[in-house]
Amino acid sequence: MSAPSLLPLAGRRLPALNLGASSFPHHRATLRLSEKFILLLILSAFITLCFGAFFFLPDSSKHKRFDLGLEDVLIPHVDTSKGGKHLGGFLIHGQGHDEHRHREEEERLRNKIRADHEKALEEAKEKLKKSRDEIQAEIQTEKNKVVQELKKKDSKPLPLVPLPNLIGINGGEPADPDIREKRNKIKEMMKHAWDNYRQYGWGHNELKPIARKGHSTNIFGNSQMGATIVDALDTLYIMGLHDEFREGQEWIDKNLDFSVNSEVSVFEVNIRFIGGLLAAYYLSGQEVFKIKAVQLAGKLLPAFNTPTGIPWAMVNLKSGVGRNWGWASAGSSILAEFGTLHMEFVHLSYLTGDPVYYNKVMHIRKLLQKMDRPNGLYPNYLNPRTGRWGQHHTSVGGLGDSFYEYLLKAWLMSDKTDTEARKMYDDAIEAIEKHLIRKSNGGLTFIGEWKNGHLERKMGHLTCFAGGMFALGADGSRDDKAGHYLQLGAEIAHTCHESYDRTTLKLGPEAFKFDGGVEAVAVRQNEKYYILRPEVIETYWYMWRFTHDPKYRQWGWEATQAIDKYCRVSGGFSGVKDVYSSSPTYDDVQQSFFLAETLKYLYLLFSNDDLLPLDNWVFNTEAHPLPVLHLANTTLSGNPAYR
Ligand code: DMJ
Repeated sequence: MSAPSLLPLAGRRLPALNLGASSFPHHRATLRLSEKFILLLILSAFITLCFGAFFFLPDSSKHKRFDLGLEDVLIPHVDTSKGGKHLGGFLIHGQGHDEHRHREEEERLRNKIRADHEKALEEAKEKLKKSRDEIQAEIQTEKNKVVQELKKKDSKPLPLVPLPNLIGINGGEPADPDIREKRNKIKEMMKHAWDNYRQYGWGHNELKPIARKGHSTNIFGNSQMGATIVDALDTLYIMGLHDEFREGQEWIDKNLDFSVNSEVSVFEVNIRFIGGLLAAYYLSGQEVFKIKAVQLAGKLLPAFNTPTGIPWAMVNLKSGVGRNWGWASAGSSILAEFGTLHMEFVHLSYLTGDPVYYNKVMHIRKLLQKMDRPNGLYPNYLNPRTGRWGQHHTSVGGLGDSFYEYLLKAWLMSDKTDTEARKMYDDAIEAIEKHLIRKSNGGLTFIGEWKNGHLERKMGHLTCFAGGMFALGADGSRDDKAGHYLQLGAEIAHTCHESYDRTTLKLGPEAFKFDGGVEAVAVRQNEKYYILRPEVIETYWYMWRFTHDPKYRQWGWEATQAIDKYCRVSGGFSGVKDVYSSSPTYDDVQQSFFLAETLKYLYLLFSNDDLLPLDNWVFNTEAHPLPVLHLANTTLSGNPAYR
């Protein structure tokens, strides 16, 4: 036993002693003495035990050393030129000579153990002479040393990797003065959102624009991780808001710390933080973003320690303990959560040269490929312990959405070499079209939800992203159905525009129905809110890029004006509780995705196509652009060692 291992013992017991001392002051000295005595007694008993063990236990090393497989590391190498035979790091000599050497070696070890124990005993005696404060100070010093060591390990330099082709990270200024003016208006809205967050919510995850203070939700855990800063960085960058970008960078450099006892959503942290940091790194080339992304990714890895390798929904960043949402069917993980890691994790392997991230997401893919799918559809729930589906609910909106998106984007970001992902996407979309997509009586195409063998004729705001996805996946589709998918994208965009247009505020509700004479309208009160979501505008932007039909800019401008009119308050932007009410009430939350996605897609809609061209960039589900990796195969990392 070495002296430092005594310290925690002393540290743990002293407070108990103090409690006794304050209640019964006259017993203080007596308790201290008996405490020391007990400690010394334990120590000497332990030393006696060690001696006994050394002399009387059989020499297991003779039998076991060769089984360890680590002998080259554990046993010092001996020079074989001196007449011995080297066998796995162990030296075999003639019998008599060997016995003599063996006795000498035992004697040497015995002496060493004796000396070590005497030293430990002396150190322990010394420790016990010290005051409580001195002992605590020593404990603190030891702790600091360990933290420093861990930090050193964390800041190991990452390998140099060739940066992919970073085309179109600036500019995109439209020639048309009207479009330019609209673009400037959107930039001004970004500045308003950022400045208020800067003033009232700095370092918090989000902003309460009416209460003018920080805000957070359980997806970010209980610590201030500056979600809005990380989420907004790349939008600031492409808008040319460089001072703001630098402020954000400085905060991240000095304050963003992941060694916190906080339970976060693996999915949200991945799409907002890792995606945001990686995009900021690629755009600006600032190493700090890459380093932070890699540190954070390391903290998410324990979430994959489940019997199946399907990650938990939540993980504690400090302890690594994971669990699932209490509301999820039968303890399941969520398809849109564990299925939305691929893009970021492949980039992490590319940038670090460490295949661990890639292997995690490919393992998920392989497992999904092996599973039966009811009607070819992927249910939203999968139990990470049993590897079985939970309830047979399928959705292209909440709980399912970005899983499909990432199949397509895995293919695109691999420079279209990951054909396995493309096939999974094509198969899934065919099943979705067959079972979930319908036309309403009024001729609106909608995507419903499958619930236990029944189609619910309701579409979520979240589902509206699918219009853009169909358009993005049109090129390269099976049986050359590009025209069909572009048309499908246009129909979804139209339906989602109707869901905005049929409200009082011209902002879309959270969910809308196509049932009982109702078309694209929310029926339930708790589905009438708009929380600054981006999906409809995202679809307008993709449709604009692929068709240049001016109606998409027109629709985007309608949404911009409605947001500015009804969601803008002096302290930022807020969601509204009822889009059908002419006097809306605010929810008092400025979501981080408003800066990451909604304003970015609007800005791109009024920019030229050479800003972040889609041949070179793939946007993650939080609108963070990641470059296409022009590699022959996604398994290859940027590190030449893995080529
Ligand atoms: C964003 O965080 C992402 O787009 C995610 O995929 C789902 N929706 C929110 C915004 O609505």
